[in-house]
Amino acid sequence: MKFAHLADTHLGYRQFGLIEREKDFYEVFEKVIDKIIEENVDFVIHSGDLFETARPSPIALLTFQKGLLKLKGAGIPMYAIAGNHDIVMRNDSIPPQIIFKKLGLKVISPINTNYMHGDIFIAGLPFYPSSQLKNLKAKLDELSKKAANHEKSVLVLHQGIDKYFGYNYELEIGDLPDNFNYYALGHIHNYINDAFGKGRLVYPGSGEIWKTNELEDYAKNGKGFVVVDFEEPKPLIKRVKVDMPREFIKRSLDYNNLESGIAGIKDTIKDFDKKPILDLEIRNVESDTKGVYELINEELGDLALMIRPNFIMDDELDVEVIINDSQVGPKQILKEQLKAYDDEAVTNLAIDLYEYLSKDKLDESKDLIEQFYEEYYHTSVENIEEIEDETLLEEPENIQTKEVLE
Ligand SMILES: [Mn+2]
Repeated sequence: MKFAHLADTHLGYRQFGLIEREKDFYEVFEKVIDKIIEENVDFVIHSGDLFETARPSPIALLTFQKGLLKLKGAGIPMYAIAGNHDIVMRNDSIPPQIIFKKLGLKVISPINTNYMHGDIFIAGLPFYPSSQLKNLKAKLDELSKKAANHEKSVLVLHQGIDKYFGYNYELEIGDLPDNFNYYALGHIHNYINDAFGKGRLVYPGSGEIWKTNELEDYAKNGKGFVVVDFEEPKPLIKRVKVDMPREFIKRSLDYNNLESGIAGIKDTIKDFDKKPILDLEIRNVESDTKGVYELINEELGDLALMIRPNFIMDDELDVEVIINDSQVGPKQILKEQLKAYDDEAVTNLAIDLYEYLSKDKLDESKDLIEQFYEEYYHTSVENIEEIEDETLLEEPENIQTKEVLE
């Protein structure tokens, strides 16, 4: 038994507002599907962020449908969970993956947490935000107990884990149950393949370069998916790389040698099939950033899809180092400030609220607060209303007030 594991395909993402980049993500997804079929696997697992948003465009939906039907034609079913991008954190909402159930997509959800594929037990959950940590841990505990009855088991999750993800994580590595054979994870866009539990823990990485901070890992590990040989309880991992449709060129130029630097880049990219994205850092700029920008544009503009210049003044080098430090950010500052409350649940609530409110997700924020109060104070808004109603009935003189209120 063999399966393919992929994640974070982010279909529909229009990077830098460019339609060309949206198409690149579709192109890569199509290539991945073809390669999966070539690999002759028995099934596929997608670990979330299939789509960029919870309301994907028709083109994004159709691209996935085409891939899913192609796999179906080859007799390969797909199991999928929703990630933080394709989920709306509301009680009554459903992820877009649900649309494809009739086409055979096996959606792993809090209601359908597990499946059997032959002798393989496949269990998982969609993305849970930090404020839902207690629920997530309880659910993981349930799944772990079920997995104990099987020799071969897979746990599918879309979460950040402290060991691999700096500070912005939901789970600590010790929170993961240790009796699964394969951990099919999503969320971290870099490739990670680690020993854990009874086998391996893998983040296959994102399908395309979603953010430029993935470039370092891309240079080292490429982008793609993994094929897991699960003949034995100890799974064997094979990384399958997929060529990106377009190059990202990252270069550092010195203002004092600008012309030769530009000529070097021109020479590198002049024969590219697709115009690359240029990430340029120009050091030692004295003051004439406009002039430098115009020169770069004049020389390279026609050869590049986009040029992203970053000017670094002579005395700015030290500042840059601090800004690039991933430990410093609004969430980290929030966390520091909330230490005074000494309550992890409150801190997590604040971080999730910051995340939603900075994206104008007002309904989700409201739901989040209601959920928090329900769990934290073991009461709900409805319960409070009921109690009030009873009081009103007990005291006849208040009935009139109630009628007025209604
Ligand atoms: Mn993602």
